[in-house]
Amino acid sequence: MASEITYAEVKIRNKSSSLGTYSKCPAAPSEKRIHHLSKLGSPSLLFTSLTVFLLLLAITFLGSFIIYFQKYSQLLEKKAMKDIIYNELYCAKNASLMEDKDWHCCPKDWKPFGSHCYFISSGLVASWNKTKENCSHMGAHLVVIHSQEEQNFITGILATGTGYFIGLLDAGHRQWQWIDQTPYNESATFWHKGEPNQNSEQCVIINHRKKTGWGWNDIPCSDNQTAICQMKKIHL
Ligand code: MMA
Ligand code: CA
Repeated sequence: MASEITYAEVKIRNKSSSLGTYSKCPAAPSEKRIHHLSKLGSPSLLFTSLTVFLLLLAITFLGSFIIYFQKYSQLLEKKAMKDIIYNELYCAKNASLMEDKDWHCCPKDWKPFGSHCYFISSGLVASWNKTKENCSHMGAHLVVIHSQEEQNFITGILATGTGYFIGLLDAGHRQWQWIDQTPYNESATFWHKGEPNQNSEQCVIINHRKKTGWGWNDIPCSDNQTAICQMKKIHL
């Protein structure tokens, strides 16, 4: 009788579950539930990681896009400014250099030399600061001279009776500094004999002296002088 009942019970279990004996049956659903939970846990972790990864990717992408956009709009702004100021450009191509595909241009009334354009702002006789501002409004800066060739070219386009401010300044204690932050090289300086001679004279002009020719002289920055502006050639 007892074995009959046991048999009947096993039969019932078999109906509800495909698993064998009664003793194993209660464990089965709980095992299944745990398995189910762990299955739920790992996809959610994967999903979170993927979301974080995509979010970081999006932030990186957005960040680089903003930086790129800012740089590009700055470039466009600079180019637009030059387009407005200089509606007539004079361009040359270096025929001897096959790899050089660019046109090198200087605005009308500016003189080309090497990689730069030079402008004598004879319309304005003013303090060093004012002439500096004037060059800056044209997308240029007061001239910076780094070689004998450049000094010779510049003096070749100047008038002997005039003084011209250059982009050299005493930053204090006779520390000479170029306006474009390039190094001041003592061996490529063209001071007149006996110059610079006064601590109170913190700005520099190029002028011509009858006996010794062209050279630099330190003068007060508030003196009114003509100036020479310089800019990099425009590449098209
Ligand atoms: C002299 C000479 C210069 C000085 C100017 C100031 C004419 O040159 O002493 O060194 O800078 O005077 O005007
Ligand atoms: Ca002087």
